[in-house]
Amino acid sequence: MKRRGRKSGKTFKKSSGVSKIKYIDFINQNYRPTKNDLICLFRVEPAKGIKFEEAVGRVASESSNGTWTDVSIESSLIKELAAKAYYIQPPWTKIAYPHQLFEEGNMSQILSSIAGNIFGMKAVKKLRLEDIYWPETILNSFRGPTHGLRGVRKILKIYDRPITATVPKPKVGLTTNEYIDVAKEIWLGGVDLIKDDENLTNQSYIKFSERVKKMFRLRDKIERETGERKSYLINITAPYKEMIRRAKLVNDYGGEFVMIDILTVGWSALQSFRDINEEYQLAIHAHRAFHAAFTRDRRHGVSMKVIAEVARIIGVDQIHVGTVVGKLESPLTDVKALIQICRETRIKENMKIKILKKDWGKVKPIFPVSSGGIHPGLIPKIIEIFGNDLIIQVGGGVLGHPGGPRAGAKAVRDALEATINNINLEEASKHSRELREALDKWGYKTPI
Ligand code: CAP
Ligand code: MG
Repeated sequence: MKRRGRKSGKTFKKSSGVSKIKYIDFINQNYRPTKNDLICLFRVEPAKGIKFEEAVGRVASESSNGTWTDVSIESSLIKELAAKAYYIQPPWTKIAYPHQLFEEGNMSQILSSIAGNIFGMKAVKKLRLEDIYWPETILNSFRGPTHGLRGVRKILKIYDRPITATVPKPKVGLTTNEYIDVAKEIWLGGVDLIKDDENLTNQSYIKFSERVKKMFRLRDKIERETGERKSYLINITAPYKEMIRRAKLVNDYGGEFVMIDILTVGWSALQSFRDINEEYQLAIHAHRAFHAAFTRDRRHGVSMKVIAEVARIIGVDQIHVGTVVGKLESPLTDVKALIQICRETRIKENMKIKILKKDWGKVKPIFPVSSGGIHPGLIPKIIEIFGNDLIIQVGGGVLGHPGGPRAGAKAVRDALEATINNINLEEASKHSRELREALDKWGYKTPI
């Protein structure tokens, strides 16, 4: 008996029985992924009474095209589109997804599939999406970074050292004029970029339209005075249409960067902004506020590796990746993997650090940003971990300097210059009072 599909007039073939697809059918250890499959590495902790394979089968089913029961509708594509769990090494499994399961160019849909319902399934006690291999077909359906790491260096004309940034602190509370005064001191002290804090946007005491105008006028003046390129990572985080309005203002005042809190604005807003940005060509600084809500538990949630990969694919130019030695948790293995994800074009699979193969193709490398509790005494350690291609953000470590923000900025620059010239900071501090004062205050300690 054929039932007419209401809308399309298409008739569904009512199967003789019911579709026999069961969870366990989503496991196939003989399957060899094709180069067009998207592959996810999951860490799976089954619920009590559920076998590992059963839990894996449910994850593969629920994240592709299965559900909890047999269904009486059979489509010819059902087997072709089913995910295949082909690597089973408890607690780890690799699941291959045919790329046709996804809508190219639609990151929200991709994540709704592979990072959606599965985290709430009763069959798993804990589930973590650790890493993803992205096939070329998917990668090429997104715009990728506007400028990338090399393009940002070109904007700032800084080629031979890490780039420095400072967030004027307190985070919020400065009026526009107070903010301008602090920014002037920081730029004159030698820091390259001023960065808004993640929760500074358009509060009543520091309106965006006034701040953008005054900051870029000041920037132009400081550039003339110092002969150094300076810029400003202004935070345009807001409802989407308002982000566009603010980006236009940045463009009108000659700004080259915008900062977006990519997780609190959401992937669709970021992707839409990246589309519009073809017109403005602004470099996107990605703040990751909110990430630790689901990246921190190594047994449940989504890793920062996945967040950084999604951000690079959509097209940010720089993204926060942690410090190892700063105030926020960021283990060395994570930071090393994130540095690779930002800067490399090809990455080999390394199950020791739980990273899958990457072949970024045309997707430009982006700048890793190290920030969070950094002060001059920590700069050598940061450079040892990151090397040269990095943006170092020092907020409290500049604004907390006993000599004030300009001295704090100079202490950061002096520590940086000494480090890249292999001079130890004690030696360098003999010729820099500002660096000496910073070391006397904070030493080489990791803040808690
Ligand atoms: C750092 C910061 C950044 C954090 C974000 C803050 O200020 O401005 O938002 O670095 O964390 O508000 O804490 P300090 P992450 O330099 O004063 O610590 O970089 O890990 O995403
Ligand atoms: Mg901040």
